[in-house]
Amino acid sequence: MFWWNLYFYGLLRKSFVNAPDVNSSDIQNVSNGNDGDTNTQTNINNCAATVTAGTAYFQIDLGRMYNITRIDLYVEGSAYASSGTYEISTDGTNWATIGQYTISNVSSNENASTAHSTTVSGIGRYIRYIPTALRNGTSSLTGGSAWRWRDLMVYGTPAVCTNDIYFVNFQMWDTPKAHMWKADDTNNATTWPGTAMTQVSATTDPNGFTVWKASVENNRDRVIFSNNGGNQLADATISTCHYYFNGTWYEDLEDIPSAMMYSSILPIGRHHTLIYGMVPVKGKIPHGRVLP
Ligand SMILES: [Ca+2]
Repeated sequence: MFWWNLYFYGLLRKSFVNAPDVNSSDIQNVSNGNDGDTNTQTNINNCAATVTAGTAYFQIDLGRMYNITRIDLYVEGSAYASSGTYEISTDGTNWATIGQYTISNVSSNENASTAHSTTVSGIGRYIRYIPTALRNGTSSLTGGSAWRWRDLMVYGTPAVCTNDIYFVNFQMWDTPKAHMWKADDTNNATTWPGTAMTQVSATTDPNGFTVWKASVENNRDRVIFSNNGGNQLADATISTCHYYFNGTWYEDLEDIPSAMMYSSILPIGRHHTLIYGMVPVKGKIPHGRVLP
């Protein structure tokens, strides 16, 4: 895929700090914390106990699924988190720890150009940086101090897909299956109703519909999605590593139109379920920042 090795500079970011015990006026320049520039920094001043307890966090939305391999933290000056945890999520709700760091020789003048690099491993779209100890302005690790960092640089590659197809289950079928065949080879087909699809755990489209996938074998190039041979969609030409939604293949989940744009064309009839009116509406989610 042509985009695998692109540099993801210049994309919009969506990041925020969650620090409920810190006054909003003490949370400064959040977007500086993931802008790829070690000369700009985020300040969280007058941190309360929850920051050092590990409940506050800085969250980044990377915009799509990535294999994350490394996180480099650049702290600032005399007040920073001397230890912290990194978490990953595919959906922004369910989280898993992928790495931790500790700066062992805490300094009152930490070099802001030094990368504190952590090797991590995980697949997801969202990253959280959770401080677990703060170094205050003198020598100890306490709360009531400042949490500052110059940049949190996340490294990875788009989650690998080679021959999978994805199906956005906007019909909310119980058992999506993919019947696949090769248009110019009548002997090359799955047996109806085709391959059972597996749900991509904790991943949904912008409207909250579940996402399912199946592997394309033997160079098959056509597909019919069905509910285990029951309700079925029209023949479609396969586009691997894309998401099939309502007759169209999308490269990214976030490109799928929101409910307000397609609700009028959802099937309504005795063989279908009327779902208009119960579909959550979400906006298009801006990209985060990933370095190659
Ligand atoms: Ca920065």
